[in-house]
Amino acid sequence: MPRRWYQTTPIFYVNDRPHLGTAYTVVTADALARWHRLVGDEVLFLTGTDEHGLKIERAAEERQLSARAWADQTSAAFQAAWPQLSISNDDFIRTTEPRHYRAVARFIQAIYDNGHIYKGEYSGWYCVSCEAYYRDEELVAGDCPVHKRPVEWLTEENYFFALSRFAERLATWYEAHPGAVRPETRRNEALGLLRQGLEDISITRTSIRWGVPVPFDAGHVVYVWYDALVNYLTAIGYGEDEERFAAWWPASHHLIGKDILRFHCIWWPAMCMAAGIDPPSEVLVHGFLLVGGEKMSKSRANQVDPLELAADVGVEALRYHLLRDVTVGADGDFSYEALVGRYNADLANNLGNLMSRVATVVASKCGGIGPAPAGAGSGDGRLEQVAGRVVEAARAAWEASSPSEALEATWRLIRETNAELEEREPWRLPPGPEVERVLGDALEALRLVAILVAPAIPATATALWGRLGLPGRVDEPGRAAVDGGELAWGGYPGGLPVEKAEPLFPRRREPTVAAEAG
Ligand code: ME8
Repeated sequence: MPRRWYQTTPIFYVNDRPHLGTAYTVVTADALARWHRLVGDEVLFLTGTDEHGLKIERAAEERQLSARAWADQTSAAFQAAWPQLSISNDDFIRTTEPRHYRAVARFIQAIYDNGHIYKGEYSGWYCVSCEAYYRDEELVAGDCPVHKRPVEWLTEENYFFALSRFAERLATWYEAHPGAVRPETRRNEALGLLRQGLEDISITRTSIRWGVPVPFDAGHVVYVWYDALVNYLTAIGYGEDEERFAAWWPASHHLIGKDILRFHCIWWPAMCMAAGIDPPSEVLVHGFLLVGGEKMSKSRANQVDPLELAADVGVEALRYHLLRDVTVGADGDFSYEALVGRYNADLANNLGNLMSRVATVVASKCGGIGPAPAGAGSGDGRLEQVAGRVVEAARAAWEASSPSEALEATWRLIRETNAELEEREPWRLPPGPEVERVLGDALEALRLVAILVAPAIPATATALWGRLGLPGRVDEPGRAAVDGGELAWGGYPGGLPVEKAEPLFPRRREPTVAAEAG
């Protein structure tokens, strides 16, 4: 039985357009989804847009548009953006779709029927940007702690979810599931929130109309966060297609930013328990991408447009930089100089040069036909040994959802292969068995590299595969499977035409787009 891997991203608010911060989340989720396809897992990769709530209603009003028209426009911008960053999502969910309205109504009704929703009155400081209430002590100089903008005092009669009842069950559940929130630092943060104690949360609104109607009280709409989280269930047929739902839940791997940890690590598992389903398998929490030390966001007007950046440096370079230079879990600082530095060092110099060099020598010494590697265990074995260690480390890192480590490991093989060529200097040797052995090993290393980089830089992997003359798709499902996969040394068959072509990554000199520092 193949493993099932249900990869999700947060669904993005449509008050904003895709920016580099949101692109970072989606690219990371995409790389993880691609890795899992590559090892032969059955993958479902979901992203989408979160379209209800006061923030959207107001953004639409400012533009004299209906909330629906505004949501349509902005959701379309997200749907158009992701293919341009080679995102391989299988589904795109909008919370305004009928399938989602049906799922939310069923889900909330189940919780109501189980006795975990009651009616009451709520007052508090509300941040419209977060769509969340804050307690006095959480405010920073009277402002929202995330957006550093004024909050509003709101009072509403509404329904409450009895979150406080779930504190103990959540604690027990987290104890039994150490991998449920990763990395460890974020797990500790979630446990810290739990220790601070849980308050019941208000989950319906009468003050706004732009939301999913509450099935048991027509005057109310569901609070946007309570509706949004359910998207993860909607997409797999919750309440409608039991077989599909049972296949994918709880095989869910939610990738989120650290700003929405409370919702995903406290509210969401409790909501699932209240509705009588399992909590999600894993929440993987990443940090922020900062510009000049500040979170990138519309409210701060320090956004970098990922599509402009991709048009400038190339999608592959952008994806590589985001995945290689930001460690999942920690914050990362975006700078154009660092991106170009990484491009030149890793893509142009190391990987691009290796491919060009090998193709050039295969052309001049072997008539353009790649020789086979020395064969598992039969060569002098140096590159073979390096490759063995690298494959193991990269596999472990991908399995641990750590693209930066996986790429770091992969580049060790690239550097060692370059070093080997420099030492042996096949271009100085006469055609013959020695040249063939050196080139065969280099081609084999490149074959492994092509597979290992496929989740991160899919177009580059495809280009390498093609230049090596290898048949089929580099990202064939199962190509990196533990059993029967092709990550063992010696898979390059030899006798294939090796293509000598333009450099994969021409060196870049001048930065031409500067990140606007907030
Ligand atoms: O919170 N660095 O949507 P949202 C890294 N609709 N990631 C960033 C980022 C940055 N500077 N800025 C945004 C919502 N993100 C809700 C989610 S889910 C059921 C509902 C990413 O549009 C990060 O993943 O504000 C963050 O969690 C997400 O965008 C929030 O996007």
